[in-house]
Amino acid sequence: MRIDVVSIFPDYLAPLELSLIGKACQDGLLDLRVHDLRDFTTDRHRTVDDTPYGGGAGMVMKSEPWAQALASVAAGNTEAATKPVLIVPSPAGERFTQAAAHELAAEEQLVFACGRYEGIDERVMEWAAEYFTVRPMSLGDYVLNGGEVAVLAMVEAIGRLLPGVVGNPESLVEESHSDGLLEYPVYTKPSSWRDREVPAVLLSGNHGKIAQWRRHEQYRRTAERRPDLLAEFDAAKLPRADRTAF
Ligand code: 6GU
Repeated sequence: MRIDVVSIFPDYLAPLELSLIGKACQDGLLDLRVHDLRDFTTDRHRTVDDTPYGGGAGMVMKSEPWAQALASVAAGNTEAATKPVLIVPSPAGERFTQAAAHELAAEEQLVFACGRYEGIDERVMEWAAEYFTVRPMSLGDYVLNGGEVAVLAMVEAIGRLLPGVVGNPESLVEESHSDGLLEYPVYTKPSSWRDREVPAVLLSGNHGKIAQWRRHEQYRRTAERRPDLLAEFDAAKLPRADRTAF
């Protein structure tokens, strides 16, 4: 997969060189390129923002540097068979979920446009629709100063789903949100620590009982912390053997 990120703070994306995603790039599983939006300006001050029409606080990102930058990354990948997806991180976007991460992991090319200030001139997204599938996306209902931190989160969530990136693919199956519930609690040695015991069932060796206990814990935790997820949860979609816990 190829991923291009356009930002006025390319250094913000440096952590993507670390850990699992950095390794995926070294191994050739992921072709990640970060671009400085200011390289696509033509004035002496490398201006990327201006005051908003209609008035109001803050600044708006100018259209032309964005058009130049996006045209450049789209043209840079002549091998692509399908339109790249242009993800515009914004608190006003659709929710980025595990399901969205799976969808995006199946794409050939993703381009992330990191807005700052009050956002990017809306006409950029209209213009870009000719060359990209445009998807404004939000991490959740809170406000970040710019898209960069959101891109770190999204690229990690998507990148770890690419074939070969996570060493043991089974660890992708039993994790929070993979089946619509939160993950069960986990424990490791010692079995007794500061007067706290590991739940006895986990030491029993009874794999059926352990699976059932974990299902119950997933359900209990989801009901307590994320009742909104339980409303969506459908036990009928689980494998037959797992349904008996409900
Ligand atoms: Cl994706 N971007 C920004 N700027 N703020 C956010 C966000 C994204 N998701 C939540 N808040």
